[in-house]
Amino acid sequence: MSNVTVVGTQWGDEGKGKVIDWLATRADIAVRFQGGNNAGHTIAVGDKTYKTALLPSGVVQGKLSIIGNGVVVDPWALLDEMERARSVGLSVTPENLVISEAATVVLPLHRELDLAREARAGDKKIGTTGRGIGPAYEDKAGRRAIRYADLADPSALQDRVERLLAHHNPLRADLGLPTLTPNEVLSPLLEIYPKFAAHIRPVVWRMINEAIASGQRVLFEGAQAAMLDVDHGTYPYTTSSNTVAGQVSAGAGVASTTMGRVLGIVKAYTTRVGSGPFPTELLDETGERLTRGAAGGLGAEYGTNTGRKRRCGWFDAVLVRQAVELSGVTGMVLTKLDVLDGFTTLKICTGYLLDGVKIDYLPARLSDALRLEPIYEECDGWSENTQGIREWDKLPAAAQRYVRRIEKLVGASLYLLGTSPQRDDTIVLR
Ligand code: 2SA
Ligand code: MG
Repeated sequence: MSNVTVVGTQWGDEGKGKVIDWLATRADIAVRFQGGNNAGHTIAVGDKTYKTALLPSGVVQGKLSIIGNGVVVDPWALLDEMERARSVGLSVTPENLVISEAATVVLPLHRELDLAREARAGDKKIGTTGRGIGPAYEDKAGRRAIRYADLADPSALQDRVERLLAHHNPLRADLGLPTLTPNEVLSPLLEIYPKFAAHIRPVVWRMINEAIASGQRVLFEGAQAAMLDVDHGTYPYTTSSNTVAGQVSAGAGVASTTMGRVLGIVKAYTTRVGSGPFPTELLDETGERLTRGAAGGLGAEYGTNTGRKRRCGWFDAVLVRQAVELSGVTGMVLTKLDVLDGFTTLKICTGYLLDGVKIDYLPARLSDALRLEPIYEECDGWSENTQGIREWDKLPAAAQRYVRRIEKLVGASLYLLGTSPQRDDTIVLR
């Protein structure tokens, strides 16, 4: 296996965690290159489940795990996750968990700002994860963020914090949040710094490049998904980072030619948490049935870390095709097929009507994206239980036809098919 990049192709929660975990067993290094603890992977291994948000899944496999410069890292969330990992017996050391010194620090003031803005926005809220991700990326782009490198130099840090507060205090006052003194920001940070200081390293990008040059295999783990990308997603109902595969290069500091095979994770239907356009959303009993999931509740659509209920709808081939094109997806991993067991008929969206005119892309203008009418084709469903099937030939013929139709419509061929949350319930096609 060469390097592999994993990205979501819809609005997240496609089951990246399971695939990443499966691939991590075959990689030497796992790297995160964007996002923060707004990601959430549930990994089921045997009868245990393990949840990650910030740590690369390589941690579960005891592989070298790297948090790249493109990630925004809440140090308290980081410590909490390191502790949880240790409490289930995983080893987390400065040798196997490395944080780029150029990564951005997420502070409590980011989370407070995120939550206060959402509360003020009322029904116009974005539906963020409330983890301060947007405000942290804003400060990064505004060149006033604190980076992990800054923590080692308290006097320079004092300066950085003053600059930061010159921006934040007026915003806080406006939202009814108490203003902060530099010391209120600095002292809790400096207090916990020693607990993760040994994990922070310089020139992490070179470390990755040298590993690649010596033949090690790297797994680049994307978080969120193409339709949440700040450039290509359903803006402004997006996250604040680039989530397409090209971000590997900027967010880890490697040539784009090293990202290797790009696997797009695709759920066999569509879900979204938070607000924003969702052309194939089902607000009826069918949608409820998808939310409840397969028999036994295995596909239940509730967020990993925030517990939020997901909106559900039919498979949208238009947006997945767009994601395949944007990330240069070379192979598709289709997940949660078993959730569709027992439907008589399934629908696939193959285009949209915008004011009566047929289009084959998700438009950038919000008001357009909100009033699209999906054009559907119907497929036969299957009554058999596909959960846990590990061979393609054992799948019902109608399920095979559904998968083949998706491949054709989105323009990517199937690489893996997941038939349950268990790591080993995976059909490998090539
Ligand atoms: P944010 O917090 O600023 O990134 O939120 C902005 C939008 O991005 C969406 N978003 C997500 N959607 C699905 N899953 C996400 N991650 C976790 C997961 C979250 C969870 O994979 O399970 O546990 O619920 C994720 N992260 C961000 C968010 O809903 C907003 O629409
Ligand atoms: Mg998820």
